[in-house]
Amino acid sequence: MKPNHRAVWRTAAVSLTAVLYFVLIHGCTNKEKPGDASAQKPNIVVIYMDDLGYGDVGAYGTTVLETPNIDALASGGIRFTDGYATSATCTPSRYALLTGRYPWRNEQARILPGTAPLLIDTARTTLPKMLKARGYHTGIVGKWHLGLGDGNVDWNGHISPGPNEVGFDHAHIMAATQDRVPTVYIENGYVVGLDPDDPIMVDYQNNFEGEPTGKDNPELLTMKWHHGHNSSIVNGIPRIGFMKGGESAKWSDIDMADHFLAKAQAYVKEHRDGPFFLYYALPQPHVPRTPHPRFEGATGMGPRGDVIAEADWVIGEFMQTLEEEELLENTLIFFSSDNGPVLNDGYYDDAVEKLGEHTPWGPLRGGKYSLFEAGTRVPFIVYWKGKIEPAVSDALVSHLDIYASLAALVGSDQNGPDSQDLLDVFRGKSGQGREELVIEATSRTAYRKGNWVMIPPYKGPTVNTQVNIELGNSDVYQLYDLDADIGQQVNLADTHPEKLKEMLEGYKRIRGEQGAAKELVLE
Ligand code: NG6
Ligand code: CA
Repeated sequence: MKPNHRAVWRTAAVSLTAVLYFVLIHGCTNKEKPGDASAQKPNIVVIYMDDLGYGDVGAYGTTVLETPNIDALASGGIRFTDGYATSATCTPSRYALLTGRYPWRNEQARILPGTAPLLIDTARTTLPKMLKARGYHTGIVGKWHLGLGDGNVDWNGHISPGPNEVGFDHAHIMAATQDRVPTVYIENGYVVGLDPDDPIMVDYQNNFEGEPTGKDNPELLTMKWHHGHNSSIVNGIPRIGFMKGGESAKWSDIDMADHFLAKAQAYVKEHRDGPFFLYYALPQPHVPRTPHPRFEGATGMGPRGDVIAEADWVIGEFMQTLEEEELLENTLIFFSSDNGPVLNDGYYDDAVEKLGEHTPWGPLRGGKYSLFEAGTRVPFIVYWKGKIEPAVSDALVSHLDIYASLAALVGSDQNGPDSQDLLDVFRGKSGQGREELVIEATSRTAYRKGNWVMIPPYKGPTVNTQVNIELGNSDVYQLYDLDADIGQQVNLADTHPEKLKEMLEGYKRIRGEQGAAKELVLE
């Protein structure tokens, strides 16, 4: 043993001398050295899904759907069990992600029509602006849904303000959702592929004369609407809102996943010398679910399952591009979803009929639109090859915190008002997440502190019968111990008055007496 020991130490001493010598000769060029600015500025990618549920991913427990590429991120990174979107719908969640500000602080932060003005005040600091100020090139590819222009957009001219005015150097987006007009891609303020002789007109109130609609022309439909979604027809699919013209610019729904993937890959390649920030907002599995034919039938679960399989493939391709460009070790990746799952969100697409054993909400109660856990608790993964030790974390984290944590990473003193620096938690160096969090669902709010959740009384239906989701409304206070009861089955408000009082106080402290009073007093 002894000679061996000596040999090992001799080798170590020689190596150490070599390293010291190298550092002396080459100075501080080593990228790993603390204090070296380049070590603090990895590329950053946020992969953001649309309506992907807590239970829709293999890494979060489904054995029915296969998501090998998302699972690889989870098993190679930190998988958060208690990661939250700020809202149970899209616009407010995206607003909070980009501003680090609770969406309920902005009354307009609700699901927006395709003609809504830009929701983010251009004077406000944002995540992309903060990174831009630290030398990043910033890009968005995919779903925007945060409003465009000033409320009176000419879709045939320069559409502004938009992503470019809130911090993105490059933007290749859809304006709102796949089910809302205008059904065109917009790049840096201009509709892509527009023929000036066939101008686009969009209206959310009135149809354009002579244009068919889902309501009046069922014979033209390839996908039938269940509720809403009965206005203009594009590619056989009835949408929300009316649109005329722009024929050459209309997107192909079945090619959308490939289209955004190609744009995201091109962005990475173009900015490979970095640092870059890419917000890659995938449209899956939001309605209308339109998998490319090569994914049709991939899961036996109908289009909802198939577009999740498609999205997983897309993510695998995207990761491969990072690898081929030799960027994986220098790219910090967040993966999450804007809100929880929904099956029937307005089209007949077999999501309910072909669900089988799959539970998109996992062990949680509720879904999209709900104040119960499945509305906002979502898959949440942080991956950085070689820099983050794989682990599962039950720290409480929110999309809100990405802003402050990245500011800390890149050495910025900018911050979103409700964002917390959880950089060490995201890198797996600490298990201490947030202490408390307000969650939101269609303008109602609830409060989580520690393992407890308090939902104040709300009027209104307990179930949205169109989508068949429990909303969390009740005429009494609800208090749940998530440690013992993750499915929120046992309301402890009556038996734990002290806890309820403590929760109410914490809630009011964040929400303000006035904001809280809106819900706390039942008329
Ligand atoms: C709802 C739509 C739903 C979906 C949602 C937005 C109807 C009846 N329902 O109003 O289909 O588009 O808005 O989803 O129109 S989100 O993920 O962008 O928030
Ligand atoms: Ca969504």
